[in-house]
Order: sequence, then structure tokens, then C-alpha cells
Amino acid sequence: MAKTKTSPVSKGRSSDNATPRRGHGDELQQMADGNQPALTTNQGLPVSDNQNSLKATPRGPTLLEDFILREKITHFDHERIPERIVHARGTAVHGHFELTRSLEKYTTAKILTEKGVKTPVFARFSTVAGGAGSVDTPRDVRGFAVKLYTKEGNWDLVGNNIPVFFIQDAIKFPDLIHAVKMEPDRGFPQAATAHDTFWDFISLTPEAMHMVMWAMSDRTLPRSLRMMEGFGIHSFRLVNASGDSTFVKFHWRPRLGLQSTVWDEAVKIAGADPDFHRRDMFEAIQTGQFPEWDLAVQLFTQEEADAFPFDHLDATKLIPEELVPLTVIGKMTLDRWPDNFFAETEQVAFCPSHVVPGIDFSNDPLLQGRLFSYLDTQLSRLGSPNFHQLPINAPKCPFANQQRDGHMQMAQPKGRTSYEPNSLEPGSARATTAGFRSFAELAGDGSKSRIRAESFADHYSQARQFYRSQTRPEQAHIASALVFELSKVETAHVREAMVGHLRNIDDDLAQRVADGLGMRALPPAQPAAVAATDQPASPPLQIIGKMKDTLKGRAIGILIHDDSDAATIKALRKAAEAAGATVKIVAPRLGGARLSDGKPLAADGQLAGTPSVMFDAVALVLSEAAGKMLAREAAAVDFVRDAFGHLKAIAADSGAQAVLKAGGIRNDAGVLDATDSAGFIKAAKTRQWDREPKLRLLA
Ligand code: HDE
Repeated sequence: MAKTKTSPVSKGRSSDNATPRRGHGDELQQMADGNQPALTTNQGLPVSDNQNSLKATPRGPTLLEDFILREKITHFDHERIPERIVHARGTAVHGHFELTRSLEKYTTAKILTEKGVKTPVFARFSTVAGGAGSVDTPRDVRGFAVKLYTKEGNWDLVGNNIPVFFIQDAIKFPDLIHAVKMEPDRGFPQAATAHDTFWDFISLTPEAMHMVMWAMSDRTLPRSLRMMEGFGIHSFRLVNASGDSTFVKFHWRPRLGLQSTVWDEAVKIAGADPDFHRRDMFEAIQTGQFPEWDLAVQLFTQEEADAFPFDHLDATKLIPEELVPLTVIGKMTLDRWPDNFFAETEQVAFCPSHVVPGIDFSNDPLLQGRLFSYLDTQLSRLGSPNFHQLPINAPKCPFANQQRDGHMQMAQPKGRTSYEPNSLEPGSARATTAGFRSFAELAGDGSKSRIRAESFADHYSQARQFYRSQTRPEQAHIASALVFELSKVETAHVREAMVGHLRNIDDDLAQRVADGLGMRALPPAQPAAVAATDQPASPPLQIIGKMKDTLKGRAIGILIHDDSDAATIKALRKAAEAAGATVKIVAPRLGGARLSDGKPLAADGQLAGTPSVMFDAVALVLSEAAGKMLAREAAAVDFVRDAFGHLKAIAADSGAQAVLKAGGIRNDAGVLDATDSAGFIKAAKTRQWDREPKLRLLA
């Protein structure tokens, strides 16, 4: 029997076996005519006709006896499992993690102490609010979940692309999610925060304000899954051989740097390619552009934590890098697309409670709730306590215990005992001194109560710090996002309450949003348990400051038509590829065009189906005649108008000027002559931020 390759570190696409075949060995493989494997029922019965059901006469009725029809339809009827209650839409990739710096001083975890060892990983990126079939580019937080198959068991680092969260206590999570999901009476909106119930809940939840600033920033509009940071959010503990504990926060840093889209672009991408992020990742893996992230840690002691001006157990707070710098300790590379979406991406089950000896939890009340929720949700989603036996979830190290039976038990344990201790089978599994131990933290001598610690009460200082750390364009985007979102809220008092919260964060921001919403007067500030204090600006909180001067991982679109200048196209392609970009040719006809040198050039995309939102920068190389013709083609005019509006560099030759004119494009530093390939590449590496205030009434 042909085996499907399963090595987690093998490269690219590994599927060489389209039909899953199971059985006991080659000798049993039944063959069809033509030397292909025989199609069988799930019981191994060879099937002679897969096109027609069994009927009493040629025109029916169909017979209940047709067990082949019933088996096939019954299986099909049960193909779907419940989608995740949150993070339903996701994209996952295999790869590996390699440690470059040992944390031996702090932990016994082998994954964090054995330098150079490659540990297989499976990373799943997701949106939060939308269903499994929703689009890839709504304004939403992105999940960043990594399963590391270590020698000491699976370690799941289940994080997001934002380092803080909306709420401080897990008991509020069902309400938060109910508020953001489509409204229960009307069943919309899908995958959107811009509606009454979300903002109603948020306006009544001051602790959410810091996360709201992040959610309204372009962090929730990533350009690519490959260009996002990941954060474990909570403080975890590392525990060393002497039992000493150090707190740790985990950060994933993309080697490609950060990139985001702008809002109008994200909206248009959703229509042009709902699978934009999944396709981008798929193509990157297929073409060998394997994305990489550095894993970095912030390490701090209890004494240092006690001196922070916030409580590190509060998941609405982050530790500024200026306070505790990041240390890079390793690198994750993703390099193999799953063989089967359902078996792997859908059935993978992450649980923050999956840790390894030497990594332990903190008392963060949000984390503590998560330790319960994920195992619980897998039981209903995957339907069995044996979900850990699915290949994607099973540890790659041996595992053994006396847990038995249950739905869909795949293992066939041998022997007489299924309990521990036992004396009947001395070779059976026993607890080990090298096993997981919880850090022996003093649990205090207080009384039980439902209470929020006073140290969690400052809801505005870090929200202010975040806003004030942003560049001007980023601040403008936050203000515009708030105006957009609140403009979709029908209930006036909810809008007013939100602006009241913004007054506690930054007066200027509150005023901009109030103006954008057309409020006659600023609503009163919301009562604050603790007034915001001014914290030093922290530039690492920006996106712009973390963009890289490269085109690696990005795409340039070149619009051509018959008689386009071959030399200009060639020079542009060469320069773009040298800078790391992928070049795609767009033409009015998919067959491409015949260039000025008489040679044909095939198109990668047809103009109407390949708008400029698919690219990071665009070039137009057109003959005078083609330019005049395309100036009357809406898809061509939108191509430049959108590229301009989305602050992208545009290169155009003389023939293309007619299209630029039709699109109302004004010359600026980001609009270049197509023969200036060097200038174009330089401009393409960044967005034209200066252009924005001239073309958009920013809040
Ligand atoms: Fe989750 N979360 N979450 N979450 N979460 C789930 O587990 C939950 C939270 C995160 O790609 C669920 O398997 C609670 C923070 C990711 O499969 C569920 C609370 C962070 C994923 C669940 C939180 C996350 C999930 C739904 C508040 C960032 C997708 C399906 C206490 C650190 C994992 C599932 C994947 C998924 C519960 C808050 C990240 C219901 C109760 C904070 C990346 O168990």
C-alpha cells in the first residue's frame, strides 16, 4: 500500500496519495481494471457501479436494500462537525521550531534548553468572530496558535496577533463572544464588530478599552498571515531544576516584518478574493517562500513584577519592551501545507493547558478559565475524549496511561491491568520524578470571594500609551475606524458612552471621533475607577515602525496589453524580483498580449478578476492605443484609482497616462515613470502615507 508521507519537516506539498486507503498490507490491495486501486465500501467490498443506485425497474423506485447507496449517503450526511465557537475560520501549516538560545537557567523544558533540535510544529491562524466560511479580511483579531510536538509531550502556545485581551476574567468570555457574533434575532452581521451589541457590551466594559485601541488599529487588517506578530498574552512561568520560577511572556516576530492593508482595501479584498490570506499562505508554501518567525521572551521575576505600574496578571495589560526587553531564543519555519484540510486544520485541537515540564501557568484569571474551556470545547467539537488519538493531535513522543475506552477508541491496549498502581504488570506505565510539577506557589490565606483585584482597576493608562505611541497616520486610522464602527451603531447612547470612554484615553481622539460622528457636543467622560496616567511612548507598539525595507513576500502587478514595451516590463520584473517580490502580469485577456518585440506574454490574471487590491504596488506598461482604450475600461480605471487610494506606488509609462488621467491620479512621490524601475521599487517598499490626508477626509 502506498504510504502518505507524514514527516513534519518534509518540504512543500507532500500528498502523493489522493485516495485514503487503509488495510493490512499490500497483499490485500484489491485492484480495479486499469491497475488503479479498486473502489470499495468502508468494509472493503469492491464496488462495481458508483454512478447508479439499485432500482426495482430502470425508472425506480430505489430499493432500501441498496446498502452501498446508504453507506455513502450516510457518511456524507455526517461529514460536518460543529465549527469552533470562536476562531472557526483558520489556515494552518506544518513546520518546525529550532532553539538558538538555551533558557537552561530558567527552565527544565527540553524544547527551551536543547539548542539546535528541530521540533515539529503545526501553526493555525484564524479570525475570531466569523464562521468557517467567512472571508479572510474582516476587521478582527487573528488567532496565532502553535502546537509544538516536543519530546516531552505537546506544548500548545495558543495566542493572538495582539498582546492584550478585551476582558480580565474568563467568566465574561461567553458574553463578549455573544456580543460580537451576529445578533441573535436577525442573524447578522457576520464577522464584524460594527454593530450595536458589540459596542453596547464594550461600552459597559471599561477594561476593554486598551484592546479596543489595538482592534481599531491596522493590526486587525494584516496584509498577510506571514506578516503578523503572535503573542501568548498571559504571563506564564518557567520553572528550573531547583524549582525556582521566572515569569515569561512569549512573542512571535515575523521575519518579513509587519504589513497591514488599509480599511477600504481590506473591504475590497473581501469581494475580490475571500480566501486572500489562505491563498497567500498556500502560494508562499508552494513556491518555497517559507515564512519564519523569531520566538522571543520577556523574562521577569516576582520582585520586578511587583514594581510594574500595572498588574501583569491582568490580560488587558502588556509589558512595554522598554521595561522588559525581548530576548530572541529560536525560530519557527513553516514549510509544509497539510495533506487534508479537514483531518488537520479542522481537527487540530489546541489547549493552553498543554504544557511541558518546566513551563507552568500564572494566576491570570483569564488564563485560568482558558485552562478549562479548551478541553471542554474539544469534547463537543470532536465528539470524543479520544481526540488526542487523531494523528494531528497525537504527541510524537510515546504516551501511555490507564485511560481506556470511550467513543472512537482507536488504540487496542493489551494486558490485564488498566489501573495504577498495579503489581500484576510491572512493565506498565508509572509516574516519574521527571514528570510535570506545578510550581509550589504560596496560595495565600485570604478568604474566598468573587472579586476583581484593585490592581486591575486602571483601564485607561495603557490605552492612552498605545494611542500616543502611534505615528500620525496610524492615529488617523484608529480614529477613522472608530467613526466607521460607531456609525453602524443605531443606538445613540451606546455611541455616546464610547466617546465618553475615549475622553479618558485621549481628548484629541475623542474630539475627532465625536466630529466624525457629527456629535454637537462631547458627551461626558465615563466615570473612571482610576484616572489614566501618562506612560512613556513605546514605539514598538506601532506597525509602521516595524515594517521592513524589503519587498520579500509581497506582490507587484504589471498591467499590460498588446504592444506594451517589452524592455520596460523586463526591467520592472527584474528589479521587483531582485527586491524579493512576486510579479504577476495582468491583462485585459487571460491569454496575455503580444509585446512590442513581437513576442507573446501570458497573463497571470485577467484584469476584471485581478484588481489592484491583490498587489502591494502596481505598474502600467501600455502602448498609446492601449492606454486610450483602457481609459474607457472601468476595471483599468479602478485598478489605478484603488492603488492610489490605498497609498501604493504606481509606475506608469507614457501610454498609461490616459488611464491615470481617467482615474484622477495626481502626481506625487509614489507615482513614477515606468522606466524608473529603481525609484518604483524604493517607493513600493512602503505606503505613501503623505498622500492619505490629500485624498481622504480622515477623522
Ligand atoms: Fe480562546 N478559545 N478563549 N482565546 N482561542 C478557543 O477553543 C476561550 C482567548 C484562541 O486555531 C476555543 O478549540 C476562553 C485568549 C485561539 O484552533 C474555546 C477565553 C486568546 C483559538 C476558547 C479565551 C485566545 C481559540 C474555541 C477567555 C489569546 C483558536 C475553539 C478566558 C491568547 C485555536 C477551540 C485554533 C479558541 C475559549 C480567550 C486564543 C471556546 C474561555 C485571551 C488562537 O475553547
